[in-house]
Amino acid sequence: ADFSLEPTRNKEFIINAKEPFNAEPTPERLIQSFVTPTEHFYVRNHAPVPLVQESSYFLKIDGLVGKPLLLSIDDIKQQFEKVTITAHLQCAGNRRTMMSDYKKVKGVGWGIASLSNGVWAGCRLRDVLEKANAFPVGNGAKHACFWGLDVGCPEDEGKPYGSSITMEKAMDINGDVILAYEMNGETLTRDHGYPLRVIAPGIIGARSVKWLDKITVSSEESTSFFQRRDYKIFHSGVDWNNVEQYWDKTPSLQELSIQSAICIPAPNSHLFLPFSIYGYATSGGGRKIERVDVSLDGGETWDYAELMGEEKGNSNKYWGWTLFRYTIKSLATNHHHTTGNKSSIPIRICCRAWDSASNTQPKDVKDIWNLRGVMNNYSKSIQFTSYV
Ligand code: MTE
Ligand code: MO
Repeated sequence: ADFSLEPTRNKEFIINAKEPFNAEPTPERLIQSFVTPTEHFYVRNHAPVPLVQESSYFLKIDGLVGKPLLLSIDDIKQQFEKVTITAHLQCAGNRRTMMSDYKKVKGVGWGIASLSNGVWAGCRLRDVLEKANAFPVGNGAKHACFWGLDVGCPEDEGKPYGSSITMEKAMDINGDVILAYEMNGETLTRDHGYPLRVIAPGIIGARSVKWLDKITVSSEESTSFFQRRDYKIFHSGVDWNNVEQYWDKTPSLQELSIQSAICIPAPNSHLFLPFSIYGYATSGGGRKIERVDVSLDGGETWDYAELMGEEKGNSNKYWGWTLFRYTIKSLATNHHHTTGNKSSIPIRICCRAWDSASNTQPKDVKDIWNLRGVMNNYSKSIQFTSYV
């Protein structure tokens, strides 16, 4: 693969892999604003970034449709209503590194910032599929398969990156799936899919295909490696010797689960009362974050955090993230260690979110461990030292 035409990137990124480029902002940077500035938005690529010329670009729509289409970017801007949504994207590999707390997992390591919150503008996927006279779901049109223009994913022997969502999600007026040409009010950047990408809110980032080349309406899921082999939660007994027999019987991931993490302060910080902790919470399927609990004793007792900046989508869906804050003014004093004239208290802080379906996060990583390290959302206790 040729990586000589990669775009220039922000020097502040934590780089998890250089080629293909995979990077996340520092946790502190991540939550500085409700909308993540484009230059700090995490990047998850599987191959070199394709160099696309808008003048020769056409989106193709084929498969189970009455009228296959070829659309230029101008066609897309002129023929379809422009809609804007605020939505977070989250990689199913977010917090993967922490999944190895129990047993080593394989994949690009990610900290807690393999997600970001963006404002996306483009046309509805639904409108494009209607124009193509896509067959109804009852006539076998079950999946919208997306193919990117990026080839050379080492996992998939030079095939373009691809994945699919259900036609039910694609056609749902409240599903808010869009073909985006703008991010945060500007033309998409190359790293984020210029000139056109899918934004499928509420489901794992892997389905929001960048540098969109073609949409095929099909009776089957995408045949891509990233739909059929990867981005699945295998049970904890599945290992690299027997995984092949589980590929077909394990469903591909779609909706995100519930997630939260503490971003500020950094683990092992020395804290002086009073202090505040800050983090993010998200859920899948547009479910609202109803509350975030914070514990100062490793999950024995809990209190409510203050929620900030949550935003509702066009329908009654919450695609954006929720940021939270919890201020600690005093601490129980039964664990003091007095050194000189200072008293230090070791504290283990953890958070857990709850959504509108009463989902919350597991306490033990062991219960959700899987060999690819996907969908890690365990409520991990982080160690700090406080001084009174
Ligand atoms: N689309 C293409 N064409 N190629 C890719 O490698 N990566 C996917 C998805 N779309 C990918 C893609 C994954 S796994 C994620 S998490 C998101 O894009 C990341 O989007 P971002 O880089 O804009 O943050
Ligand atoms: Mo991802």
